[in-house]
Amino acid sequence: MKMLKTGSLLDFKWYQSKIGLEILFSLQHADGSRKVFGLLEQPNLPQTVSVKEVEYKILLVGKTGVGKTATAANLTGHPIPENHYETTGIEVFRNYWPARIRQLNKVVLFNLNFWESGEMAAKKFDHILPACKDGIDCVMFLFSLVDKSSFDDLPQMICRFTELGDDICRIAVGTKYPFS
Ligand SMILES: Nc1nc2c(ncn2[C@@H]2O[C@H](COP(=O)(O)OP(=O)(O)OP(=O)(O)O)[C@@H](O)[C@H]2O)c(=O)[nH]1
Ligand SMILES: [Mg+2]
Repeated sequence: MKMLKTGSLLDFKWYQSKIGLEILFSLQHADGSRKVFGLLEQPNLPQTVSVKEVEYKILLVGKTGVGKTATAANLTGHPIPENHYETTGIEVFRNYWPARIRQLNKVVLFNLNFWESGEMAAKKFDHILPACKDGIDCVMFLFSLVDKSSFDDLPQMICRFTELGDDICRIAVGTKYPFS
């Protein structure tokens, strides 16, 4: 596998360009906070540029209470829950993010769908796990930095959600850093 140099894929300066700012503004409220889009909603982008939308499904997995809902909410502009409540069924958080791909000289709009489900619901209802696993592009394996057992669970989670040789991107994320 060939590793790309940091910064060689995306043009980080594009966000300061006129069109970059226009697209970013269309995804934000006046106070700079991120607009939240439901499953049937679409951002109203400026008509002056053609933007290709690219959709990805990202599944968050990890022990109950590790911070799947909090992480997905944090990445998509939703309020972060202060208390733990187990996700009942499946929750999907969506985030649109534009970027200019250097090699292709193209602006793309990433449509990132973060999926997560509660453990009890997945045990109780047979359709939850297959629905979560269907067509995933990326799995985020969450572990808590204050709970070693959540880290020890990772090998079993990795075997459960990915297979050797598949093209699913895997990301490990540590939550609950004591000072966060
Ligand atoms: N300080 C801190 N608290 C966090 C962090 N992530 C999650 N929490 C808190 O941990 C608790 C549980 O988080 P949830 O996001 O509900 O956990 P979950 O993994 O979705 O749990 P289930 O739905 O039961 O599987 C909440 O009170 C969050 O506010 C973090 O990175 N730092
Ligand atoms: Mg949850």
